[in-house]
Amino acid sequence: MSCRRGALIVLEGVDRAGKTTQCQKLVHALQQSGRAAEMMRFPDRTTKIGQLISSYLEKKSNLEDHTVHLLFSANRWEMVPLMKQKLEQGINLVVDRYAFSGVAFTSAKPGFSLEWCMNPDIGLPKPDLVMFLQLNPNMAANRGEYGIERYETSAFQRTVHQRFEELMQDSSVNWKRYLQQQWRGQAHRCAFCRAGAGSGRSRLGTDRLHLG
Ligand code: NYM
Repeated sequence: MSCRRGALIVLEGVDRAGKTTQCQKLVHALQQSGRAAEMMRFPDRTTKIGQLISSYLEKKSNLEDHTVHLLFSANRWEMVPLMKQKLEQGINLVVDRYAFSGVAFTSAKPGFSLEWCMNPDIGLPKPDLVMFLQLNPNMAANRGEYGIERYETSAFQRTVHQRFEELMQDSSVNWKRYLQQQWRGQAHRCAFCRAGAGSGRSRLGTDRLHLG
């Protein structure tokens, strides 16, 4: 049986692109317009898996590269029942990073193909919209606290950006790119109609719920 469901909206981009701020604004805008909306983020550092990831990102521990990739994916999978429950309840989910970050960041490391990196996330709920916030990695590097966590170097972020560009070639994903000057205070305004959120047209179904 199908039912009205919320939209799954993902924000992606290199580190310090401003995703968290835009997610918060989007959730606020949706709520102001009378729609149920909640924010989620990946990695979710509150779970046991998330704590392993967090310690790795903070350079407090080392993990083998394939292992940490699979942990990032497992961190998404452990949230799937909750995500589906919320979507089925009609709650619009605004998600700060998703499987696309997983693929872009790991495949920026030597020896990792996009294909290998995508495999563990196949079958995750498919987003209705993926907003890519595009910021020049050099500008990102000037933002506060840049460089503290693992991966925060301009060279690595440039490669991550290239990988995102490759991922955006996939026309089966509803990508929308925002250049920095466009999204300042505006991205959240048009996200809602693009995702078709709350229209009642979106229904839970395998065609809409599977990556890849
Ligand atoms: N990251 C994030 C990955 O390497 N793989 C993933 O699957 C995800 C979701 O974690 N540098 C990286 C991107 C960031 C870092 O993200 C932490 P944030 O949004 O700064 O907490």
